Amino acid sequence: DERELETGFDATIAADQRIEPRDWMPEGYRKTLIRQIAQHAHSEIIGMQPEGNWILRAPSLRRKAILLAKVQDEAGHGMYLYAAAETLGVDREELTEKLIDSKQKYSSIFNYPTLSYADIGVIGWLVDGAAICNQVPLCRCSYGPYARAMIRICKEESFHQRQGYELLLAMANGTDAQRQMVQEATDRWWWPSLMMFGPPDGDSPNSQQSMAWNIKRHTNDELRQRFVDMSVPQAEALGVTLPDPELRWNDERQAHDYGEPDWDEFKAVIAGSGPANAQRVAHRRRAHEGGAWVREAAQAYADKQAARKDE
Ligand code: FAQ
Repeated sequence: DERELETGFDATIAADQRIEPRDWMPEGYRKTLIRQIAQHAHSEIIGMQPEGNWILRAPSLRRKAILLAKVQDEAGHGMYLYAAAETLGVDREELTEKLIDSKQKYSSIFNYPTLSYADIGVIGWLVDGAAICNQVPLCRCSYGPYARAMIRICKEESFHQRQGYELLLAMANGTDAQRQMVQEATDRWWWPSLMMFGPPDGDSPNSQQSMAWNIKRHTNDELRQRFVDMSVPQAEALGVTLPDPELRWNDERQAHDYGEPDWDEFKAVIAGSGPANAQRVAHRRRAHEGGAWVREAAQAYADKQAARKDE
């Protein structure tokens, strides 16, 4: 009966083992995973847009090839993640509809515009850097299909992070104007990158339960701190200043103190009024509607093949 199943589930979690699609799971666990994995998948897909904006304007063939490969990887990550969500009993079509109807979220970070090529470097450095920091612990998430998808995604994310950093190093060793572009892009992306980790722990309604279920392994603030500590020496090596006057090493805590992100801005962006929300969702809707004929043709073909088999 239900109680026995629940005891089994609790024991699996307590032993830090994996839950697989065929295992019984509480409705809340399923719902939380669908919410988080769908949001994550949508982020990868919407996240193609800010960088896609620069594919046609990449400064060299080499930079264009790298950027194309990265954006394609993001599409791939979205696909693995939708597939992981499907193991929980939802379908991709339904999730896409929710995204384009703005009924499901995607990461706040992708609602900011990319204004110069230095943004491509800074997205790799800070946005992929934050993504890795948040996602490496998800490789140990209790839900098998999500954890396994994360392993491959993290490997690709770490390549993405390095390509961004390498691009910035090239610019940092370039002209004064290029160094200024790197600084200006860092100034714009630093605070939104800190917001990727979610609200402060005290305002994070899902953290406690997600930690108890071994979905999340660290709180939002723990990961944000780790990211700040990781980024400071990287900024020094690049010769850029992080735009936070309160940022300083705290010897007692053996960590950096840092300023408070603007949480009103964060709330506005996740509520849909960030600088690029409307544009991002409209673009995704156009692409989805524009691809309807492909889905219809594929379905018609599959139906025809199935009918032939029946003959
Ligand atoms: N943006 O209670 P919590 C990438 C929502 S990386 C928007 O703390 P939770 C790679 C949250 O959903 C980016 N919404 O929530 C890439 C919840 O709303 P709900 C994607 C946010 O889930 C790089 C509410 O606020 N990564 O794509 C954000 O325990 C470059 C309350 O928050 C992932 O999704 C936010 N920043 O913790 C691609 C990682 N933060 O649903 C292209 C997996 C919070 O209750 C280019 N996700 N919210 O209405 C997670 O680790 C977690 O879901 C958190 C949030 C940590 C994001």
